[in-house]
Amino acid sequence: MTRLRMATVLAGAAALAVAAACFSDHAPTAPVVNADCNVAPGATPDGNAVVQIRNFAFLPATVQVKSGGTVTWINCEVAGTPSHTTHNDAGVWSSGLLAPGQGFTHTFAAAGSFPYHCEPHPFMTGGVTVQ
Ligand SMILES: [Cu+2]
Repeated sequence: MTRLRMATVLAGAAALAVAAACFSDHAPTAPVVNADCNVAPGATPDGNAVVQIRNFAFLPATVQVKSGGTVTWINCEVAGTPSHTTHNDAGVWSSGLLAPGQGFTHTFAAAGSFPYHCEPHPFMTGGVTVQ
């Protein structure tokens, strides 16, 4: 599921890169690394959430999802920025290093409060609340 999601995300980024090439007048100043970086981060109507990683911070820092919902973290830093991780403080999940453009999805089966941080940059912290 995570692997499938990542493949979808990467395919979307590739499609976007092609689209951007066709409309170079509107090209962003920084290269778009992932299509999910173009949408507003946060909770989605279906009870899931998207967290973007930008400028060495999680945006938004806290999200709320339904029990059984997912949170997808996307590294939206520009190419060349050091990789980040999303790592639960209690070890419930750990993404491994995410280069710019890469994402990671975790499914939250039960209610609770889940603080997390970036392993290479411990000052980067966030939280997921599951209802
Ligand atoms: Cu980091």
